[in-house]
Amino acid sequence: MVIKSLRSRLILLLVGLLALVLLAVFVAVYTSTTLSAERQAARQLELGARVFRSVLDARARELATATQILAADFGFRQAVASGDLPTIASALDNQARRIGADQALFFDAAGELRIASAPGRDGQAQIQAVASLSPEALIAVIDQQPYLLVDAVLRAPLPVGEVAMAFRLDQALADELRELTGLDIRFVSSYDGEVQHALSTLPAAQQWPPGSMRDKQTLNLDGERYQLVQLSLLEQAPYAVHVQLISPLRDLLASFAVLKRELLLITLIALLASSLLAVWLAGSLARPVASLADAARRIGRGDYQFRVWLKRRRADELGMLADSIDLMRERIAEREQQLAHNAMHDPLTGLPNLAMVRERLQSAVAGGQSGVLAQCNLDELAQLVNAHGQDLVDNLVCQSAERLNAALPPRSLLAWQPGSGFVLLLEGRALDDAVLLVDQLLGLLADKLQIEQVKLRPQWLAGLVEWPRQGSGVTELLRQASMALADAEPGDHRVAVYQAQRDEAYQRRLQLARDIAYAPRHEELSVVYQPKLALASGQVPQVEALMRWHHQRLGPIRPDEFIVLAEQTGSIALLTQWVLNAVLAQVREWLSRGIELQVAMNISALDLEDASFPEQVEQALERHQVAPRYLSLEVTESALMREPERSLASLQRLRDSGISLAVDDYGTGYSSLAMLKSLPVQYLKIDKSFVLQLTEGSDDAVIVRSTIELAHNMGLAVIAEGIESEDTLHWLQQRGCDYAQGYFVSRPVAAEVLEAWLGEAQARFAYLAEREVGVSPSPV
Ligand code: G
Ligand code: G
Ligand code: MN
Repeated sequence: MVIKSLRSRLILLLVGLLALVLLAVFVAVYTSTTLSAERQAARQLELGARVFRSVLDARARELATATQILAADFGFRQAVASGDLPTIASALDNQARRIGADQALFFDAAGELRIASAPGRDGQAQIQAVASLSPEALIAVIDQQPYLLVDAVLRAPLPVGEVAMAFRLDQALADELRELTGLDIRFVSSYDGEVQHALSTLPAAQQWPPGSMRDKQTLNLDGERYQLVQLSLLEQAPYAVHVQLISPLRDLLASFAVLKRELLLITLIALLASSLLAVWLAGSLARPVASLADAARRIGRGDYQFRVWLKRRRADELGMLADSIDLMRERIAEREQQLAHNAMHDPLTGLPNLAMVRERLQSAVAGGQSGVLAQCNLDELAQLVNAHGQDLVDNLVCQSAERLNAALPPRSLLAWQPGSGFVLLLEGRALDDAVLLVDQLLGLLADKLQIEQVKLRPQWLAGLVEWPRQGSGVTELLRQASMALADAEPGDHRVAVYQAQRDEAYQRRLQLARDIAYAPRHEELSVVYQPKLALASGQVPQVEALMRWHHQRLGPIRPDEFIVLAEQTGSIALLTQWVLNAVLAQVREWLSRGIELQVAMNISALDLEDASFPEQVEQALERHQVAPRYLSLEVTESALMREPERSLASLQRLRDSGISLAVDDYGTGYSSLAMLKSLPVQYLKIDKSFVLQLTEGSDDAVIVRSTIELAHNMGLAVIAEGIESEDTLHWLQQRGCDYAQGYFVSRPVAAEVLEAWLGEAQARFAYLAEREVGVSPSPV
């Protein structure tokens, strides 16, 4: 098992260490007490052995004296001398009883045992072994039993016999010795190593097994420990008599047992106490660590709203760590707050940014709130920046932000978004109300300002959109507001409200602007032709080529709509090239079939401003093998006026190469005929707005008539377009107009239709040549 927790590990380590130390102490004390008990026992035994020896010696001396007294007795000696065995036996008996001997023996002069006071089963006593114990005493084995033996020689005066008194090494002796030595005594007589007879003061020792006994040893028997010394009293193989002095260790150990119990108790208490201490210590280390780890986890989760501290203040490393972590938490919180602020605020003004508006709007919409989003920006911002520099404008914005902020109504959010200007979110406000409010606010901003010596009267405009009625996403609403803003104008209309129809038109414009570049590739373009009728002859020498775009999804798109977009998006050159090629291919085809028509093509101001355009036209003519006189180019009056010098160069070059040129839509611009005089053009097309409602006596009639006259004076042929009736046709013919173009003559039609029409037109307009004409047409 792997212990993961620091606390458990510390506890385990400390407690383990303590247990080890205490165990060592316990073992040391325990073994030393046991050793000391054993040593004490050994000393006791040594002492006991000496005491035993001297007691036995004293006893032997005492017995020897008694035996000598018997041997000195005259009567006894006489009885021995006379060989009176019964008397000897009775005297022996008496004497033995008197001195408490267990056996009295009589040996004759030849050393033969004649009388034994306590004979064995065979009526005699068998002396099996004898050994000297001391000068006065012997140890003998008689009838397998050990005896202490003292003898005395009987002299009369020559030795006539010998008496011996034998004292059994018996229980009484053992008890007595035990009294004196304080040790247990065991007498053992053995034959050939086998115990024959044993007695002991220690009941347990009686049954001790036989075996070789060393002189000193420790015995473990029946759970008891004994220490003993063995003294050899007789050693006469196969007989041996030993005495063992035994000291049971139990008593000695018992005196230590209390000590040991106390030691064990003390050890246990120490272990318990130290374990508690270890637990506390480990806790006091591990708990702060755990609580700091917990704090770090909380910080990791982004929770900074608490103080990192330890339950107990501490001045150590952990306390320092806690302080550091708390400092870290504070700093991270600060920084995160700063980041959050930055994410939601604009650095220039310090106002909230779009992200904040988006959030507020989302929650307002989710909460079923309605309101108005306004976008306010400086009129002619680009010019302001150009004139005074970005810094000044930034300064102006900041001052305006302050003014607005001070005047904000409740439940509104003012934001600044670079590029979009001020964005104002007005919650719970109706549109009318919002228009008034925003107008007031713009009024505040319109006051004169002085910034760095520059006096300004900034014009702020606003576009408003209502949510959620008109939209609910910030991006959508901002787009709508900025469309409304585009409609706003300084003055009474500085606050404009978004209108959905405009949005649709805007979307359509956006799509067309995007798709126009692909129209040639997608083969969505085509050319139609509208004839121009020569009023003097009734012939059709020229047609106008008009481009058509059939958008695959939106259907037919009129040039009025897409030409402007193509000009804005830079696709116009592409379209012009396409038309040029289509027209020239058609002219080539007509010429090959004998149809001679001059085709007038419309070009844009941008085409004229492109210096390489004349060359491109020339190359196209060459490519299609069409003579320049079959091509005419129509340029609107306003296009000519845009970059007169550059246009003039191109016009001159085109004219020089033999291409006809016409001023289109004449009358819609501000050019004067005098100005046109300097241009190398041959045709003047009077705009259809003057022709459509042409009636005698009207302003249009005056303009058209004088224009025809003046144009003729300058050598220009006049084309009137927008002729929708025969009257108009005739009126124009009467006034000397050279060419007529209009629905009355023919609508713009496809090439094949035009061919068919040409045949009919011949007959239809032949009469014109016969008519009386007021003013003679000028030659072209
Ligand atoms: O036919 P109609 O509605 O087609 O023409 C509208 C306007 O589009 C006219 O003023 C005409 O000058 C312009 N226009 C038509 N075709 C072209 C073209 O191929 N190039 C340019 N630049 N203008 C064209
Ligand atoms: O300006 P420009 O010459 O490019 O004008 C050609 C435009 O005039 C084309 O859009 C053509 O459809 C339109 N147009 C030609 N004849 C008439 C007419 O009789 N009435 C009206 N309303 N438009 C005409
Ligand atoms: Mn035209």
